[in-house]
This record gives sequence, C-alpha cells and structure tokens, in this order.
Amino acid sequence: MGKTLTYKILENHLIAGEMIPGSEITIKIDQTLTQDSTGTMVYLQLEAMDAEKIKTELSVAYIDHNTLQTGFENADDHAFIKSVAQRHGVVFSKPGNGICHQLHLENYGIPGKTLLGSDSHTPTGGGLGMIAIGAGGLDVAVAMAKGTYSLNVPKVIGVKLTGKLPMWSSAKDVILHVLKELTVKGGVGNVVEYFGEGVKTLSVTDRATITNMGAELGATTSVFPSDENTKEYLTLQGRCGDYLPLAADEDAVYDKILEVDLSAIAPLAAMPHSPDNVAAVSEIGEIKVDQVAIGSCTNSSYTDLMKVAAILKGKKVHPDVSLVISPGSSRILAKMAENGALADLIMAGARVIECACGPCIGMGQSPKSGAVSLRTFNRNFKGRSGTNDAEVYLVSPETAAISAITGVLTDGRKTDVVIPEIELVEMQPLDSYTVSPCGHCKANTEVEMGPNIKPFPRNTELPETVSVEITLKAGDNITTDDIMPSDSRLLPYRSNVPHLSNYCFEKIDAEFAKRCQAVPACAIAGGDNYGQGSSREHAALAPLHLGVKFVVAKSFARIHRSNLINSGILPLVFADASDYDDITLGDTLVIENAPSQVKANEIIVKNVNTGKEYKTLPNLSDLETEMILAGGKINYLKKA
Ligand code: MIC
Ligand code: SF4
Repeated sequence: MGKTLTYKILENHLIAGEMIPGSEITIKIDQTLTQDSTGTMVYLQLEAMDAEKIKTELSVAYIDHNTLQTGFENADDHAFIKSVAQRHGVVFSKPGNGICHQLHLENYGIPGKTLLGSDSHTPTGGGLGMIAIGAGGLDVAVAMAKGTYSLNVPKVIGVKLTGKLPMWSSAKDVILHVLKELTVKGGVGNVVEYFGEGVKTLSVTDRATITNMGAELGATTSVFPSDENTKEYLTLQGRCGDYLPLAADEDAVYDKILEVDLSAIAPLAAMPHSPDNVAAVSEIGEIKVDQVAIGSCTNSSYTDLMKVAAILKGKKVHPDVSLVISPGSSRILAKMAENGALADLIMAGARVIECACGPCIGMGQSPKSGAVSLRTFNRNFKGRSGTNDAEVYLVSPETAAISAITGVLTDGRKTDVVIPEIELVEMQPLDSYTVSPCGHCKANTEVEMGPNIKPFPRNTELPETVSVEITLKAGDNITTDDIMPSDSRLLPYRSNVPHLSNYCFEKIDAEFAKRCQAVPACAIAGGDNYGQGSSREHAALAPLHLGVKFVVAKSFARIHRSNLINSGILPLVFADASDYDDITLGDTLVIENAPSQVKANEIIVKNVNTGKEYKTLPNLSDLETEMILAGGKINYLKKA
C-alpha cells in the first residue's frame, strides 16, 4: 500500500510507538521556533527544566508580536528572550526582521524536516514539505531540551488539486474554500496533505498561505510535496543545498479525499466572525469598507505584496478607506524599496508599517467603531482586531487591494485591472540581515529579567477529591482569544500571568476572574471545539492561576487540550453531550477518588446541586495520565 508524504516524514522521525491512527508516538524534532508572545513562557520553562545546550538541529527565537513597546514591558521581554537564547544556543531574530513564519520559510525551513513551534501557524512550513506543528510553549521547551515531541498519529485528509487558479483567485481563496468544506473543526486529528496536478501551479509562498490557514481547520498540520518550485524558491533564498524532492507514493491511501479544481475557485471571503463562514465576494455584494489591512503570516510574501503594488500602481486608495500594509519580512520590504514597488504603495496612500504581526493580533490599527475591515489575515474572531463591534472579513491580497481603491468589497473580475505575473527574485543572503549570533551556546550568559517578568504558575499533584464550583458555562467554538484576550493593552503582560489572569474570559464574562478568586477551586463547562485558535498556553496558565481544576466540554481543540494537560488541568469530555444542559453556573461538581478514576480513563463527575452524575472521558494517553497525576508536565519531568 502506498504511503502518504505525512507518514513518510513521521516514520523517518519515529522514536517510539507505532504508526496506528490515534495511538501515541514520539518523534524527533529537528527544528523549533518561538515568537515573543508565547516565547517568554517557553524560555522561563526551559530555564525551570535546568536544560543546557538545546538538542535540536536548529531553534530560533523570533520577536514579531509584541513590538509596539508602549512601555518597558515588551522591550524587557525581548532582552530576556535574547539573553536566554544566547545561553542555550538558540538563534535570535530581532524585532523588525519580520513575522516568524515568513522568516522561517525564507531562511530555515527544509523539506522533510520536522518543526515544532509555539504558535498555531507553524504549519506554514508545510509549504516547503515540512511536518511543521504548532504546540503549547511547554511542549516546545521540552522539544528544545530533549529533541522530541509526542503526539497522536493523525489521519490524513488528501486534497487533490487540479487545474490552475484564474486571475483574481489566489491561494487564500483555495484555503477559504477548504474551510467552507471542512469547517473550523474539520481538521481535528488530521493532517491535510495536498497532491495532484494542480500542485505545480502553486508557488511555495502560495502553498504556505494554504498550510498556514490549515490551523483554522484545527488540523495537526498541512503539507505539500517538495518539487521543482520548492527547489527554485530555496535557490532564490540562497539555500539550494537544502532542497530535497518529496512526494506521497502514487498509490498513497488517504482517509478522506477532497477534490478541488483550482480553475473553478472564485474570489471568496470569510465573513464575521469565523474563518469558516465563507461566501463568494460576488454573493456578499459591494459592502462599504472602512479599513483594509494587508499582511500577517498568511499573506505577506514578496509575491503577495508585489501583486498588491501592481494593483495600486498609479491609483489612489479610496478617501474613506484606511489601507495598512505590514510586510512579512524586512528582506521583502528592502526588495520592494529597490524595485520601486514600495513607492507605488506609498503614492497610492497606503500606510506601510513595521514588518511584524501588528494589526493581526490587535497590536495597533484597530478599526473605528462598527467598521468593516477587510484583512488578508487568518482569524476574524470577534474583538480580535481590538474593536469589539468591528466586522472583519478575511480576503486575498488581490481582493483587499482592489477594494481599497473602490471603497467597497469588490470582485476584481468585474474591473478592467490586469494583474501581471510576478517573477520571483533572488533574496539577499541571510547574513546581511539582523539575525544575531547563530546558535552558539554561551552557558554563562546572565539572564536579563525585567520587573514585569513573573514566575509561571505550577500545579500540585492531583488530590483524592476534586471539589469545584462552576464559574463559567461557555458555548461552542470558544477560542483561546476568548479565554485569554490579546491586544495592545494585554500583550505586554504575557510574561506576567498573575496580572493577565484578571482579564481571563473578559469579553465573554467580565466577572469570571472575580468569581474564581472568591472560591477555593473552580471549573469551566464548555461546548464543542473548546479552545480553538491560538496556541497561547496563557489560556491554560491564567485559568490555572485562578484555581481552575478541570474543563468539562463536548469536545476540545488539539493544542489547547495539550496545554490544559501540561498545566495539570483535566480536559473532560461528556460521554453523553446532553449532560452539558444539566450544568448551571454556580453548581458544585465533585470528582471522588480522582487519581484512580484518571488511571481508568473514565471519570464520574457528581453535580451536588442536581444530584446527577456525568460520565466523562478524558481520553488520556499513558504519558498524559502521568502528567495529570503529577500536576502538569514540569512536575512530571522533574519526577521522571
Ligand atoms: C495568534 O495568531 O493568535 C498568535 C498570537 O500568533 C498565537 C500565539 C499567541 O497567542 O501568542 C497563535 O496563533 O498561536
Ligand atoms: Fe502573527 Fe497573526 Fe500570524 Fe499569529 S496569525 S503569528 S499574530 S501574523
């Protein structure tokens, strides 16, 4: 039986376990990446593990999220990360270099390697034929210290591409189409693997746009074959030696196949407030637009921005629109300054800002009240832009650029604007950029700790009886942005969990933190796909600090579930989903003989108020059971 590319790469890295879907394996991790908003925790944890020289082939610490520096906090975090990076032999990428995923693609991604990143969009590397997985910070810290990562063997969804994208349809529309088909939970437990004739019509950066937003499917990761386009891309980055051709076997068997004819893809948009709420731009109609934001790890490549520049050249941004552009890397920006495209953007009236995540994570450029904002980003969760009542639509760079000119959501096919083919260009060699000293471990480097950097919370061993009060009953598809909001006000506190926890669930229920603080122990009831979205482990650490002992839900998103377990918080799944309806805010729930129930992987939760008992299934692997019993991953590692 032929093998999928996913299984070939995983098998190549297999350290323990068997390649049986659903069972736990441990794989070798070749590379890791961190960014600053999750990175401070990662490096505090790495320090707490008394790790010395890292065990990966390459680990990179990027600074790209918290670059506003409205107070000392961000810059202190940067200095902390830089000093720890140096201590452990991690490459440090300065703020201003660009967005971690774009930079990693340009400078370090290698076909066939494994990459673990403390950011949910790490699968961007799948565009180069890597198995690139997003994980919680602690998992990445452990991968650095030990060079390994454990995961459940995924199933593989094959997406068969045929045809070629017409003008005005782009890679973004392909992934929006896939999201419409599969939904935000359609990828859970799966790798999405692309194959077929259509693959060769997509550039590496197109492929990276698609694998990047595979995160929104809830997938473990997404991957493309590595072919002549990969070779050309790597060669232009000055890294032809890193090329390796890779593909699934001709007769590879997929668990499910989705066929996509690229020639039939129309310009699409994800409407408020979910990336899978997708419709054709022509169907949505010409709604008035207030802001257009182009950039983010999804759509900030050289080709994307050159297309935008070509559309804007010689035209003016509509007087009622604010167009903001954040390029993916300083190399791209430098190229566009050299070839004149930057001037085309500026002359058209674009606001070109720093090469960083910026508006994508609400770090500035929040739209006006009630605004319609078109964004080339990957998430349009309510409030993420920093403006709670803004209506955010996710679109391609082409649709964004043409709409910035017309002032309304526009299907470019209805205009006479022609987008030229963009030729890929050679990029400057890495050493002319400000990535500072490569991976040499200087164990005696002193760690710089600013006053805002506080120790991360630690759990304690699982007690015999767990008795809690329900302090929140949440609905379906709760995001980690809902649990631990992030914007320019809160991001400076990513290294200060005690402060951050006061804002936990702030947008859903402003009293949540206070309610938790008033009782000795608490728990959350959730619906389906609890914890989708960002990998931020703060969405587990803040509840841990507030005394949350378990979350009982209909189902969990992958990364958040792991983050809960790493923090020693039980993720319990209702055996009978209708039990959810029995729970009310303020109910007292009790788990008796907790350790032995955890070992049995079946837990009875008693509701003292209603007298009802709920059967719940934590679905823990052996390793996860140990972690829960020990009160989290760090405690487990210290004991092991
Ligand atoms: C995001 O897009 O939400 C982030 C910010 O990049 C996160 C990480 C974080 O919350 O720091 C992610 O996607 O993992
Ligand atoms: Fe940064 Fe946005 Fe990408 Fe997250 S999704 S890594 S905030 S650009």
